[in-house]
Amino acid sequence: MALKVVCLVGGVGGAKLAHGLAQILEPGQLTVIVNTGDDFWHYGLRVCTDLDTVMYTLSGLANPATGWGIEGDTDGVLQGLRRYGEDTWFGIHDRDIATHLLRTQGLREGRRLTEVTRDLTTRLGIAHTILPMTDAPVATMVDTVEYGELEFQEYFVKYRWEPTVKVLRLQGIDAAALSAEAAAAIAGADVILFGPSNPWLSIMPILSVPGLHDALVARPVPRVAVTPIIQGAAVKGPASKLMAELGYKQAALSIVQYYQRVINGFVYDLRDGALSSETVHMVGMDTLMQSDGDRAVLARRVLDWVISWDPSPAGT
Ligand code: FO1
Repeated sequence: MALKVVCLVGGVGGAKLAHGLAQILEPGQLTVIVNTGDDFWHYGLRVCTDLDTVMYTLSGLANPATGWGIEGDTDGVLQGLRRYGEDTWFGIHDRDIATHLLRTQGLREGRRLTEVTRDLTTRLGIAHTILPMTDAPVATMVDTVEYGELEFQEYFVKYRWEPTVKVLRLQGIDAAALSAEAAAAIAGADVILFGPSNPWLSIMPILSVPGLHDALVARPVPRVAVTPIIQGAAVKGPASKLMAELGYKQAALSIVQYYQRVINGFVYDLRDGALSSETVHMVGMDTLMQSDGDRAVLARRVLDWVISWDPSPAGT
């Protein structure tokens, strides 16, 4: 029986693990559930950065230098906006805008984000399923010392995640619902993975969708997170800085603690030395993915590991 894998991701790191899984699994085996808290309206277009990063990564379109956007894309529209004196702090490029045009058109026609995403990924030839965490609009708001509350992309891109974070708020999350597609994927999962994404910015919004966390914990299967930090530092992005600002020790074990019962396994990086836990299965691997091959190797190793142990948590 072919293993069914669900992988929760957000951002560039999570997309890399999803790509590794997509390389080694058959169509129908992999469902990627993606954070939509980073999404926003930009010049009237609905921009879904994490969905697009996963979509471009799985279709081989992604800009390898940044991990987001499309390789070789051009900045004609940005130049046009600058001619009008606009502050083009968000680097939205021409071919990427085609995605936002089609998505915005679909949403305006009353189609759900899940359906619009399925249409876009199918047209890009992606054989695996990519789902938004919910069809409802949710916005991660970042309350900062320096500027007060910011929309996510203002915090992350405009201010380059330099502001000091006081608290995160998910606008619209109470009205959000778990989609039938996401609920079915979780209910049928043999393995649930949490990509090496920022737990607070990328995974917490997914776990906050009403019903999603409980649907995960109800599954008596391996629920394994891959560390986004190595030797206390984030591979990319604000994870480590944010941990300090939110009062966590900048170490992989803080992430095990943060995920608590939603995981029963954790993959840390060998560079951290040997880590252990009383509550979850632990394993050290080389989690740094610097090539497409690395992504497939890590995905293969993680799946081989989780298949090797009984899903009940260690020591209980
Ligand atoms: N990240 C940046 O640091 N600078 C940008 O100008 C930028 C533009 C951008 C455009 C489309 C897109 O899908 C992503 C983009 N990102 C940019 C990345 C994005 O802000 C983050 O990847 C996620 O929101 C959080 O991981």
